[in-house]
Amino acid sequence: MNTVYSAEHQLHHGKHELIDGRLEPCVEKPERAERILKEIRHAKLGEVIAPQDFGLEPLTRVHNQAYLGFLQTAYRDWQAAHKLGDALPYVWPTSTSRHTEPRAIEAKLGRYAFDAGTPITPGSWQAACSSANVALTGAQRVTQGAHAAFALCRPPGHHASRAHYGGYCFLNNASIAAQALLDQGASSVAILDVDYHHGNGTQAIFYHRPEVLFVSIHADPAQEYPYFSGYSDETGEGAGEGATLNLPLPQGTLWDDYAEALEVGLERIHVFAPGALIVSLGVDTFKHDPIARFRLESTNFTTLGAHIATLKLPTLFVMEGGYAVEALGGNVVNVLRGFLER
Ligand code: SS9
Ligand code: ZN
Repeated sequence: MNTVYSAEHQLHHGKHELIDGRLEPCVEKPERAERILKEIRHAKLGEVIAPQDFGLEPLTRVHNQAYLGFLQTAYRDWQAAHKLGDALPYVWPTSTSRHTEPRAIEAKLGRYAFDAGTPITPGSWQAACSSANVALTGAQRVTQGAHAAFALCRPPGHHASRAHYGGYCFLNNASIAAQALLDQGASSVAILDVDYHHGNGTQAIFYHRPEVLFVSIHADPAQEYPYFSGYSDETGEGAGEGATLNLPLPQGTLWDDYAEALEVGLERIHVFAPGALIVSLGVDTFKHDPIARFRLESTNFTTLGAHIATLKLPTLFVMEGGYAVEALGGNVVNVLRGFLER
């Protein structure tokens, strides 16, 4: 299986995020992608290829123009307003606010961000674009007949919606790839999101769409970030009714319970019979993840990969979360190896 990777991810390097009332060093850091790349090479999983540049068009298929325009100039605008350091929002509109487009960068940050954990740095836009190109290049491989590909995306994407960033995500790489597969002729796509956190952005993007099945296994949003979505009664709307499946699990979940939810998710995907599968691959379900509370072992990731392989679908793995840097590369390789060796 080929891995798509670009060193441009390093251009996004936030210093601090707001965690539990304190500014803490960012857990979503460049070292993450470097560790994964190192283990992929070490495991000789296949060729590592560079992304192609697909330009803005495929991004506009998923995100709105005003949002993309904002992201493009956000850091420059922040600097022009004489702000030092990374751009972080500190004021948000509410349901009683006026809804005209804000002019000041401080207001725009609150308009487009849904959390205070996602700093915008000088290179964030370029890194986010390169991350999307990594996913698009992976999607292209699959369209061209590859059985599987791994898009080593950073920054991640599953929390970004049509016009909101947050959860370390700016562009929804998995959604952009899914839309590209559809545009390249797939009649339907399933997205399986195994990140510890609910993929609220991906869910929102396809909530009304019957041709994209979104299945997510994640920590119960009653207890865990992103809190405001990911409940089991969210099943899609309108034409998309029934094409969203949330499988929330309590904090502390071990492999056995996880595997049961996985079987339910895989069965739904099997019945849906999509033209291709995208896996939003977060390994922050690992027992030693610093910001998450499931308890999967490194060996469980191999089994996870093997289970996904039983679907026998053309599959694009898109990297999402996973913050225990020591074990991160090994855990990702385990998923991919489990998938390949089945
Ligand atoms: C934990 C703060 C969590 C956001 C997490 C985003 C995960 C992306 N107290 N902050 S996969
Ligand atoms: Zn996560």
